[in-house]
Amino acid sequence: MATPHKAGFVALAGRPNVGKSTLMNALLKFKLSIVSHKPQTTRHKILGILEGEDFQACFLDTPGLIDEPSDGLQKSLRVESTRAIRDDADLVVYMVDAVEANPEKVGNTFVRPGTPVLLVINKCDRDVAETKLAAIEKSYSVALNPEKVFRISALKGQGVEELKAEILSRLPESEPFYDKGQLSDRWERFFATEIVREQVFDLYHDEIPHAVAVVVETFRENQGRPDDVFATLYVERDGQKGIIIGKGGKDLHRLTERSQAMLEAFLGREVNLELWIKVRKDWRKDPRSLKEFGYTT
Ligand SMILES: Nc1nc2c(ncn2[C@@H]2O[C@H](COP(=O)(O)OP(=O)(O)OP(=O)(O)O)[C@@H](O)[C@H]2O)c(=O)[nH]1
Ligand SMILES: [Mg+2]
Repeated sequence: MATPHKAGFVALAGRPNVGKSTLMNALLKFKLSIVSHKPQTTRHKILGILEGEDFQACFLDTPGLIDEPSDGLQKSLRVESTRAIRDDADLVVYMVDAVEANPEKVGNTFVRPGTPVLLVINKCDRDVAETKLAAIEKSYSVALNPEKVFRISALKGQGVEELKAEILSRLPESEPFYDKGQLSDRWERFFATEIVREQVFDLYHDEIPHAVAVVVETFRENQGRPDDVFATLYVERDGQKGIIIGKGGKDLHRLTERSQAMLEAFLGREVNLELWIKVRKDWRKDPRSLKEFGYTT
């Protein structure tokens, strides 16, 4: 008899910057989710599908959990995360940063009682005392009652295959949720905005990356010449616009060049990317703008 098909939703959860997106990409062996060294990079729940003949693991990368959201955007991130963790997940992979975690402040994990949890201590490639790892493991085990604990490095791939095997073994019996061969439920337009945002996180500092929203206005496939992708970057103030553009436009030029190269690598075809900068005052606090820019409100 054929083995029954297994499928389920696996939420990758945890505080900002612990390596959730890095782990999703490592599990998929494909760079789907953007990554940066600054916290609050991911702003949406992002589905990444890993499948085989008889299984379909639907990973949900989530925005990092913040204790006290301070504006509409942060509230939106929290809604996205908690929905994935509480409502969608058959299994939660709860990630903790081996270096940054404070074992005395676990905070609200939003895991629904009854949902199985795998506790993952990430960044174990870094130099961390065994006593610290043990303390993290202890306090998070009290809070989450995990089925198993893993010590991994998502960045170096250490322990990722073992974790993947454990996740797959725990998928419930189910028909596939998505067509076989599908990698995500979002389209090229969405990933184009993310790729530009990733470059913004990489090239600019302080508040700038957090104050930028990207909206793709045009995504046109052309016969015989590069696709046209025209996007607007919204910032919150005039000063930020000046910083993004830079002296004589050189910083915007560099941003456009780099984003275009990354987008071309992602799409596997040539692109003509144009970026415009507009000011939408305090958009992160404005429900209408948040909605217009594609954030959950
Ligand atoms: N040393 C080390 N760094 C890592 C590891 N995993 C992720 N990082 C780094 O940690 C930073 C944050 O990684 P992300 O994957 O963006 O983290 P995230 O949890 O998705 O962050 P948010 O989307 O902001 O919540 C990046 O600079 C990664 O390169 C790891 O295993 N070891
Ligand atoms: Mg992320």
